Amino acid sequence: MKKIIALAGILALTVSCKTAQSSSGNSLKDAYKNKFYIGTAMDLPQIHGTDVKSDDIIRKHFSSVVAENCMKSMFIQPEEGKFFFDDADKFVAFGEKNKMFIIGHTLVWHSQLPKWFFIGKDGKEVSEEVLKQRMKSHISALVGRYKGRVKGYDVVNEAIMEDGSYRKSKFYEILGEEFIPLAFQFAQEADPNAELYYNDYNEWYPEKVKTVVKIVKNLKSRGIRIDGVGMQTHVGLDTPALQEYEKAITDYAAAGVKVNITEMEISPLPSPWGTSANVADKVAYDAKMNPYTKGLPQNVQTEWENRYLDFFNLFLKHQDKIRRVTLWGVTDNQSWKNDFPVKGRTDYPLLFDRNYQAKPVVDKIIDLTKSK
Ligand code: 9MR
Repeated sequence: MKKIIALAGILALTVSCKTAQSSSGNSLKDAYKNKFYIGTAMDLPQIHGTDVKSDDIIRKHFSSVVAENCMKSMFIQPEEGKFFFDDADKFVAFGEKNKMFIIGHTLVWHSQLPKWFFIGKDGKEVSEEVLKQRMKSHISALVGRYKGRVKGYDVVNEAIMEDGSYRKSKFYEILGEEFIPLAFQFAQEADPNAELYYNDYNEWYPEKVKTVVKIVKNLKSRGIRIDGVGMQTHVGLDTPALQEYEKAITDYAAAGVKVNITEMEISPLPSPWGTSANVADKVAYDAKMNPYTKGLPQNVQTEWENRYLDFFNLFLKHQDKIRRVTLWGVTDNQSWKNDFPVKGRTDYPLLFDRNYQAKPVVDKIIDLTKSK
């Protein structure tokens, strides 16, 4: 009986390891070990270990993890002073157990924010002082709890618009541009050794690049640490143009920070407007916008693969400037893109398919490192 159980165990282990493998058996994280971290976002099923097959893939292929949702303010501090760290604790424990570079996402963001944040005890909008205090206590509680364990934070997320102006969020309305330096300062105080990043989407739009560079220089000139810019890379087959994207990488590096490629996935589906990742920008379902429910045609598949390879070639070209490349999820079926910008589509943006198999592009991405 014992033998049968042991055999079944070995068999289960073999099957589960096979699932995680690329066809060559090589792993992304080993191939990119001397280049930059290769990361993925983890959501609750992976954090709680209920999505075992994804966890196998994460352990095999990724050297860095970021919390897709569980560290956002609405989950961490749903009511003022009432913190919920259970999911974040498990996320950090997973990263530590597997010796990964752990990223916290995100400290100050206008979205997924609890309602109480801007409302005072009198029911009116809070004053500058109260908002500063709330930002400080939120950041200190979260960053302080994982001091020395979470290695980097997206301190401020999505504060700049494509035309280079500041998003008119409540943070901005109440505190003006100063809310950004304040957030970095509070994070630095809570963990002086954690890397601190500014993170945004469409961060290759020239006017947006200029403002972000200005923010970086401003922080540095005031002695407030900023270590990197996170370029969310929610992209499609045609946009952005690679030259424009590359220019952003070199501009950020020239401003004296590392570049993190964050939230990467390439959607082969038609997009109504390009590459916005603003969750408020949704459009109604239309079958014409969901053309590949039964799988990708070969020509689209090839185009999609080549696009991934173009991006990774670029990352390798600029490996001295890049700290990390993080995919926004593991398998296609868990990707937020199935519901964005159109709800209920079948999308194919990630490196692992709906059967938890590495797509052929994984080996090709691995092979790129042989010549660079
Ligand atoms: O992938 C996240 C999805 O599960 C959430 O429903 C969504 C809610 O806003 O946030 C997604 O992640 C976002 C990230 O935190 C910031 N950049 C844009 C991402 C996609 O919306």
